[in-house]
Amino acid sequence: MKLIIAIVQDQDAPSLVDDLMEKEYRVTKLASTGGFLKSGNTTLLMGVEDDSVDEVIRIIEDNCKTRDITTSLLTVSMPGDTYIPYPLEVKVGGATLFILDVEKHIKI
Ligand code: 2BA
Repeated sequence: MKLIIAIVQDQDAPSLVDDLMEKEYRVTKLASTGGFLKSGNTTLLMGVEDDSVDEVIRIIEDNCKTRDITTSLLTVSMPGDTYIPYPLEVKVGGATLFILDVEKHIKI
């Protein structure tokens, strides 16, 4: 068994979870926050059999899009303690996946 941890954009999460549930995969959805943009994203935990990993990745690919986001996170400091927001274009990926071996899976 594998544990797939998928960090996806909030906009893509509802349709992704629907498609996973339709194929009878078990999913836990967590509200998370990206360290760089400091804005919300969604982390999904999925315990899946080894031979289902490729199908789950395909479902994620079908639902998750890369987007260009303009953020004014960076600031330029000016004299007199003034900061001017500095626009920065960032490409946020469709999904960031971590796939781990599961040593034990117990349900109580
Ligand atoms: P954030 O940390 O908010 O990052 C959003 C996007 O900002 C990233 O998209 C990347 O394009 C850019 N970015 C991140 N750190 C940067 C930096 N130091 N300098 C310049 N640009 C930077 P993605 O790479 O697609 O990541 C989307 C979200 O996935 C991240 O949100 C984070 O929550 C998560 N993530 C990505 N890689 C990760 C990793 N290795 N470990 C844990 N979480 C990760």
